[in-house]
Amino acid sequence: MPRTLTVATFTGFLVTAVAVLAGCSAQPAPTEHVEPGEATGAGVQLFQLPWTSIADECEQTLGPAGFAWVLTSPPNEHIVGEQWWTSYQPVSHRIESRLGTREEFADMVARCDAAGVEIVADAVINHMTGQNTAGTGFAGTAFEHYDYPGLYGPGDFHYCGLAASGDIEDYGSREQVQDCELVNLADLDTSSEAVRAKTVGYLDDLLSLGVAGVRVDAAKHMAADDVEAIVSQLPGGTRILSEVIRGAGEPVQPEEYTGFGDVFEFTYGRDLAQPLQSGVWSDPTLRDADDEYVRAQHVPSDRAIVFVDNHDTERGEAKITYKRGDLYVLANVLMLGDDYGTPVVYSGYAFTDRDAGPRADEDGRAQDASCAGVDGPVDAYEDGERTCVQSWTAIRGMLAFHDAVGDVHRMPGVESGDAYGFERAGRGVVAVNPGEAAETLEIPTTMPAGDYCDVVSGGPDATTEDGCRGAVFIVDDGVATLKLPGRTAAAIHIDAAAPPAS
Ligand code: LAG
Ligand code: CA
Repeated sequence: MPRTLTVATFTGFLVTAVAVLAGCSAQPAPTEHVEPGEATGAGVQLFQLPWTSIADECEQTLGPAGFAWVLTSPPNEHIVGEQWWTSYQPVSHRIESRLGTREEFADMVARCDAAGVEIVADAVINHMTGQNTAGTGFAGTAFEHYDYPGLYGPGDFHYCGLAASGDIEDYGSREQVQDCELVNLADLDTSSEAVRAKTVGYLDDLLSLGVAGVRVDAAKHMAADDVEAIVSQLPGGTRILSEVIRGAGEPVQPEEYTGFGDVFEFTYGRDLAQPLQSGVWSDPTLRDADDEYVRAQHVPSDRAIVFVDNHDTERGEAKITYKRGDLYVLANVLMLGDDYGTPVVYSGYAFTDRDAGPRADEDGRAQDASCAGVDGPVDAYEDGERTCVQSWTAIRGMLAFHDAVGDVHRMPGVESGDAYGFERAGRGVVAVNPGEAAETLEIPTTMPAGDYCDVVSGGPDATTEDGCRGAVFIVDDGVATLKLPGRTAAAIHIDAAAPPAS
């Protein structure tokens, strides 16, 4: 059925328009409305890390540090190849991939759960493979571009017929974005009940193995009504994290996907990086008359998943990645110190070739990797070396800060030179200095007067019986004084007072 949509810039209109259009395709309205998951703590995306290694990470580092959840790479059978992105070309719904077997996946979920860490799996449900020739998947399943025996056949795909290539060529067209092919990937007809049922079956299978929820890969490329029709069939409380890359002026906007779950807010990382590079803080312009933050073009805080970078942006638009070690720490400190959204720290591996996959054995399985002993960024990584961001002292320290401050508001910021800092109402103070020159910030705070241990340099256990492991900062007379050498950050919180001098 042809769908036409006149240009509209008003999101409310678009939501209505989509509902009307979906109604035209005679899909029953979803009866049960999925409640977005409870607000959770910070997560970490462990890109292309095998299940056995994630289980070890949960026990050794993530649980103790207070990470609430892990976002994994896709667990489904995929095409064979060395590139990381083979993971995004599903061949079947079997949980058997270069990252591990079904048994290993289930064991990871159980071990992480026992360590207090939930698993969110990356679910590739918009499309299947993009190869024009027939092949055999990682677990041995034979397939063709539009034929996946026992799962999907030629009748289960959109063939948009809008451009000769069949690909999405115009992101200004809702119909192209959702019904045409994303880089030649066979686009599932997610309006079809048969396709939806198979997808629900796959997601239910993941849930039966204990996952807390899923990242919906390429959600923007599926009508929000189609995604809702699928996820509304899952048990209540299932976490849904929709990936909808915000593009200015595009018809499909993240706000359409907030009714049934959380959404990755791509604008956040873009806004965060900008002043770190320029040293120009635009804080005052972000506040309204009531002194509340105005985050233009951000989804509501309780629906937002925020990140400094992810596996796509570190290979694309992101300017501050592990390749800029010091600034990367500062960006993560700001994100974990902020009061907006649910943060997810990113941890991958070093690369020069954007396609390069994780280090692998001869049979194509990704190799186990340990982050033991890694406490910060290194100056020069070897290709394939894991960045281990979750183990960095500053990151673990900021996880403690994030837990200690809870959901109290971020107060107006203070600048000095390139440096910038702010209070989290009565519970903590955080500051960054992206410039070369040392700066001293005097930040108003209602924290009790006293000495506090810096958790950025001292980590989560910054306070010891004898003093602080890292820097010490003073709060006196309603002001926290933070002296910051160039390219450093600092954070103090209410639960990390320095011990009384003996
Ligand atoms: C995503 N979110 O919407 C993933 O986060 C992103 O990593 C995926 O792209 C994309 N959508 C599809 O799931 C990745 C790579 C692409 C790769 C694609 C399929 O960034 O480069 O395309 O996965 O594996 C590759 C080639 C293309 C080719 C295509 C089909 O780069 O040139 O047309 O495969 O063979
Ligand atoms: Ca689609």
